[in-house]
Amino acid sequence: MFDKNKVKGGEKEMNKQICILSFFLSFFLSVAGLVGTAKAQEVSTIFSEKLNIYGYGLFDFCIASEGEFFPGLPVECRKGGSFAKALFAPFLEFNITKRARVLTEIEFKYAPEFEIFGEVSGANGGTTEGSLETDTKGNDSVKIEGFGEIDLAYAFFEYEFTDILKIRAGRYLNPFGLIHERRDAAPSYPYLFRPLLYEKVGKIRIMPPYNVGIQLRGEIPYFGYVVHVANGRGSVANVIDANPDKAVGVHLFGRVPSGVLEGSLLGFDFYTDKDFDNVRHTTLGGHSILSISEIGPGKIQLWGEVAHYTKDKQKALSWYALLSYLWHISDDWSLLPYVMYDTLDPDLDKKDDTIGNIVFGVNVSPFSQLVLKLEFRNLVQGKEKAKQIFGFGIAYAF
Ligand SMILES: [Ca+2]
Ligand SMILES: [Ca+2]
Repeated sequence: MFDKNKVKGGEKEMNKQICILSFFLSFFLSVAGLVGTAKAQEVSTIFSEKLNIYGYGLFDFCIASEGEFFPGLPVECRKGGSFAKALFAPFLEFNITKRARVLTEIEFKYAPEFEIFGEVSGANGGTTEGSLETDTKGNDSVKIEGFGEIDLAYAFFEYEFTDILKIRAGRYLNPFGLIHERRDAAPSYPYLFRPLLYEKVGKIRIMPPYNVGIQLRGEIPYFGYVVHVANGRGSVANVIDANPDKAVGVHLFGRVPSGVLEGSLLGFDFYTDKDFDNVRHTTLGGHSILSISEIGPGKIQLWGEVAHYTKDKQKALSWYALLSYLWHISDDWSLLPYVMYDTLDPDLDKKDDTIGNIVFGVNVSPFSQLVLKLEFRNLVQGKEKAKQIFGFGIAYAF
């Protein structure tokens, strides 16, 4: 039968249990809340004081009047055009102390996948040689045909004794010229496609992008330098040195730190190493910027870089000159039209092999972290018919 008392007793019992449960629940919740808050504080402390995350990305479209695989240009530049360069490069900077830090940069390019060693056949069963993957990463030949890659561009430890003496050890971008070491790369230089002296053109790679080694470096307002000893080319991703020779490099510059000529600089580069086949590669370089502000509403810049490269008996010469005008339309918006001549003679002893580009471009920037780039070039190689190439890019920093 139905027992009211029992039910009442049951209700009381339940109420009591609910009370106890609620108490424990609220107790646990508040403890969890406290722990959670403490953890959140810890995480935010680490993020704000020790760990910085920043980076950049680039997306582009490129179309050519005819042909494909142009010297120094990315694979997307072709007849019919292609969207490409879904490059995303986050940096993680961990400041261990005021003087010590670790910096890593991870670059994701195209459709990232872990690299495949060995051959992969291309579309229609053909080979992909010389087409999809052209960066040997320090090897003497392309062994990797995977489309897309993940690169660890930077992974180094740095200790600062003073402004003029830092020690850096690990994997780094070779200190060379005007743009190699720029951490926010694509948004920070005017051109959409980098000049020939920074790219692998045919069998010529004037400067390998990466190295693994040790640097001494320093910077004061008027002067900066880097000297380094590293593995050099001739090894997979430069992390295993296949020969006993070590690469040696010097990067020096003097600059104007303030005034109308602020940002003007003049520098010198030297780099030498040996490859897998024990062949020496030596590059002598010069780089300069003449920057004049207060010219109307903006400033004029003249960029110039030159590299003389020797591989065994072959001598090559590459240089470019770029004239730009940076016009600040408002506090946020800016326009930067430019004109550039970019050239490479891959063999100074041979005729009719010179590559020349006349480039007209404009950067449109709605705010400093975003740059829209438009570029048109007329490319002439030897006695071949000129090709016209148009590129459009979105570069962003975060
Ligand atoms: Ca070596
Ligand atoms: Ca020549």
